[in-house]
Amino acid sequence: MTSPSQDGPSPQAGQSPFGETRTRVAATHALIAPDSHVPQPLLGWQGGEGVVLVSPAMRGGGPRFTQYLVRGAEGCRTGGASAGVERLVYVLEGVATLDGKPLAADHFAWLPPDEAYNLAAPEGSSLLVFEKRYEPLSGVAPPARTVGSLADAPAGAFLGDPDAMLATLLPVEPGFDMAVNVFTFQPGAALPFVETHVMEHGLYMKQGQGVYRLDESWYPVAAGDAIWMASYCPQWFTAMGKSPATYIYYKDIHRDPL
Ligand code: UGY
Ligand code: MN
Repeated sequence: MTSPSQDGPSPQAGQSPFGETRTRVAATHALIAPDSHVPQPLLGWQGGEGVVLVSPAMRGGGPRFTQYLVRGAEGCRTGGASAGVERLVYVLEGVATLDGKPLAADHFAWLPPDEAYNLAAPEGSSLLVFEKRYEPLSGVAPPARTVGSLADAPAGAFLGDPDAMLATLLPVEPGFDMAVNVFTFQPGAALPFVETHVMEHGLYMKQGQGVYRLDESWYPVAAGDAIWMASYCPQWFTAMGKSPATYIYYKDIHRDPL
């Protein structure tokens, strides 16, 4: 058996030996493929690490929110987000606990700003987190903590297409200034037109594959990919392959863009 030092460094499974990646960070959008992840300690979390997929640190300071993955580990926990910041935590794998109660895969918790809690992500769990500075709305109280599951979320055919099912995790109420939805497309189904809108998106491909149009580029995308779409970034998706494609996505809603 030859030692690695004799052979030189070799790429990990799924990585190109020629410095190629599907990752691209552009002015109006970004695609972050798993082969370019660099785990790091996360601010406000103890005992674990994660990957910040989308943040205002991106090109042009574009995103107005943060999207990151947490890899669970022994002792990995958080007591809350930074002051004034709301969180949506979606369990991708394993079982997390929120104040001692289990939060299993495909369950989520929306946590209001400035609320203390004990959220633990043990070994074997992984979390998708969206964070945003909560924007209060005059005369409307911030919502209370909201816990639920994908299975119990209201879902319906998107613009009448039963092959494109949209589940909305959070109540559509003005108190919420973010929405997090789960879209499932049967193979061959697509967004019916190229959307262009003021809301920005953060997206995580949960399963399957397809092609995402972002601005003037078309990208092959697959499970594990993350996407940022700036306000007004033209966007379109079609699912490919033999199994459904599902993505979880964030958007900002219910606030004056002025
Ligand atoms: O809610 C949305 O804007 C959604 N239809 N966009 C998307 O899937 N890119
Ligand atoms: Mn959209």
